[in-house]
Amino acid sequence: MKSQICEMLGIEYPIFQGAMAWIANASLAAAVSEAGGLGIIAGGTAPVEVIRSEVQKAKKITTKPIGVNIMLLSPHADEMAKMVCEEGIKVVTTGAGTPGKHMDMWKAHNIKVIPVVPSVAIAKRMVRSGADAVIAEGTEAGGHVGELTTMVLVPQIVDAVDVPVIAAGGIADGRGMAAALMLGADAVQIGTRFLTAYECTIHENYKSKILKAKDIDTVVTGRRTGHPVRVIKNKLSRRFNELDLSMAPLEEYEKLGAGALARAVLEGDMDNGSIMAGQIAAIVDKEQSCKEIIDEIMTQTNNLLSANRNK
Ligand code: TUI
Repeated sequence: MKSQICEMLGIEYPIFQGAMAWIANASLAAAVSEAGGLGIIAGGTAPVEVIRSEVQKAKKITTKPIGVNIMLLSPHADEMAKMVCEEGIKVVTTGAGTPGKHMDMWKAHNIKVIPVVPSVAIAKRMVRSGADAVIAEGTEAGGHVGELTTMVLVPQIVDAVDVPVIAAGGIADGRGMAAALMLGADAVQIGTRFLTAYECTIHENYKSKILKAKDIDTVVTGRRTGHPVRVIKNKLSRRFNELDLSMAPLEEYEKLGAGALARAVLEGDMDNGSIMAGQIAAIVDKEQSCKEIIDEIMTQTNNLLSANRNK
């Protein structure tokens, strides 16, 4: 299966690996790219030199294209925007904001720019400012999310813009990928399924939470802050809910959230850590290599699509 995105980026399969902050490092991204997808190193809120070093490590593991995600709420976003140019990165995805001010510099370096968007209006604005494609991310996704579901968002963005659309949120197998392609997406972005990949270096406790998760085990916290985040329910998410109910000042959310993702990812603290994951965690039930994951998803997708064609 070749899509426009595969041609544009020089990748084999139309599968992006979700850029999970603190998680999507050189080990994960290089393994996904080696397997024919697009591995993406997440900038998150890390200092630029930490991410530069991950980029350099990834380049030693694979010669295939690797992307970098710039989380625009990060205090280091501007430096990160320059770093990708210096390191010869050819595809940048962005999250949690509008990357307009970096667009000219990226274009001058032949970088393809693919923002994550949560609505039709934001998708149109990104395309007007020069986006080469957009990632339409539904609220099923883990981490910082918008309001609309993937099912509703993807076809509307496909109709509204004339660039390829990558569907994200709630996709973890060939059924989800085939459905997204039927909605008009050109490719998919998958995060949660890669959390249990052998090459994903998160704490074993985090992996075990994903493997055990059931359908209703995630919750969106912090809607009042304007930056709602989907996580696996735990003591921390209940404390966020209490802040909502008590109408606590917004600084209380910041205090509670500071360092919480790192506590889950690095220390395996499943009580006070932020266990970001998508709703589809419930169907992730095994540990595999990135190559096994991608091969399995592509086989399932191709089987479903060819069964559909033969009807
Ligand atoms: O960015 C994500 N997911 C994330 S980022 C993250 S780390 C974090 N740190 C501090 C606060 C919050 C999160 C964990 N997960 N996904 C992409 C995404 N982008 N989701 C929603 C958006 C988005 C929202 C508004 C993109 C553009 C946008 O534009 C608003 C505007 O008007 O500029």
